[in-house]
Amino acid sequence: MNWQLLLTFLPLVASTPTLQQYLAEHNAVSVESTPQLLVDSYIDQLYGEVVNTKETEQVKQQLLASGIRAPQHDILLTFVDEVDLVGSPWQMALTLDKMRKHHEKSARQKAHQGYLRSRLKINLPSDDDTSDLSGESLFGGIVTFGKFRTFNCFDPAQFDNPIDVAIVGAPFDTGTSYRPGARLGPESIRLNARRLGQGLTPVRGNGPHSKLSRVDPYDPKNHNATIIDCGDVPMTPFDNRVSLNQLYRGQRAIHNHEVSGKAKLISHTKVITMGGDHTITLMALRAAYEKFGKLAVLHFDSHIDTWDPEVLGGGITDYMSLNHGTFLHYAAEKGYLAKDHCFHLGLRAPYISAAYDIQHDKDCGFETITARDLDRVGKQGIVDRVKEVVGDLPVYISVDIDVLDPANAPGTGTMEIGGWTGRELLSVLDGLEGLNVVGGDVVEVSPPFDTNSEITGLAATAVIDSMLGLILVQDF
Ligand SMILES: *[C@@H]1O[C@H](CO)[C@@H](O)[C@H](O)[C@H]1NC(C)=O
Ligand SMILES: [Mn+2]
Repeated sequence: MNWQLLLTFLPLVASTPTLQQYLAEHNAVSVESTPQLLVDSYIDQLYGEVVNTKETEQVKQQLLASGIRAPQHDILLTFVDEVDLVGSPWQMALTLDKMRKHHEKSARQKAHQGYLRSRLKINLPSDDDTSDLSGESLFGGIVTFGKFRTFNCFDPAQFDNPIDVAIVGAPFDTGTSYRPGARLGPESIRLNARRLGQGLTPVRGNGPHSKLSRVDPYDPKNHNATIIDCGDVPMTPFDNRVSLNQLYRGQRAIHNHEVSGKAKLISHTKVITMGGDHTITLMALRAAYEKFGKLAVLHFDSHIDTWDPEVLGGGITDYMSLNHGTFLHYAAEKGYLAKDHCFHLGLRAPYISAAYDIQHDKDCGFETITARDLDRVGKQGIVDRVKEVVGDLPVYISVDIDVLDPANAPGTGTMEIGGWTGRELLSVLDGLEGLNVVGGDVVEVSPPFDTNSEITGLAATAVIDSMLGLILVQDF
């Protein structure tokens, strides 16, 4: 083997177009720069963040100094062992690439051993030190929505304990016509809100000029409002009449709380309710109506829910008349709604008795924006129309999670194809910035039908987060 010959030949080979091409195609670095680049990039790629401390930086420097940087002649020696000098530049290129891979592997092994050595240097706190155990944990701890404070909001002795915004569960699903399970909704929504708070707040608002982009509901210093998770209203599963009355009294109790006075525009407690099937909204509307007057209801749903009990459910007993498809009929009948200032948004489900249902719906005071209107007039078209009609009336937002496409929310009672995506719903909701939102709910989350990644619960969490933003932004 002629060493001198090889040393003169190698740069020649490396500079032929064929070799450069081959190396480029195989995403390799050029021969001259190989050893340095390999060593640096592998350590940084594999352990960049981990080694980026003073101590481990030293270990890294030691590694680099002692052997991990393979000298040029190592490559040549391997080359000498393996290559047939008579071979074409193409064959030599293949061999060089083989060597490169071998070298990368050993560099990786050395780096890993160095990393393992550096890990041994961990300094644990003393056994009685608990200073890092007092903070909240992302996936542990007692679960409230967004880690908001909780107390018994239904206890009259606590009424002077201020609440500006309350979040409360309504675990009820015996008004449902198809798949049940929404009584477990509040639990799922809270679980999916664990990753909110402690500095975590979603990007909100439609663009940089939105005031919503400055709101963080989970930072009290950001908005000065007192937000409380009131837990769930205890609702009996054995008699809907008692159960819904319990919810009404629970909502009333929350509305009886003082406000903190620190959030300028919140002069009455506002309640966001986690259902429960959609029947629960009637009680939330009743309690909100008593405090704020007639409500412009923005009803996000694939179904109209203004069905005349003659058409849906009513019959042998009056008891059957009130259910999750008729509650808006009763809300209209009771006078809770600001007639002709209410909207369905995202509608697409079949009517039961089409001509009659549509006329009856108008009589109840609703205008309809269908799911596909989003394609026709866009988010802005929808938002503009709603704002034009609603003006500064008190607005109550009720979101049936089945407004979303089943792909986005399969964990619900009555799925309908062709719904909005999560992003579209949030864009429309955030587009309502500036309206006088006095309350809201998200309903029909049925965890037993959700996927095991809980996307429906997560979607409902995002809706509540958005409602919090809409309520708080009024003060900005
Ligand atoms: C919160 O209170 C502080 C101190 O009074 C005030 O400067 C700030 O404007 C308030 N923030 C809002 C959103 O009302
Ligand atoms: Mn509904």
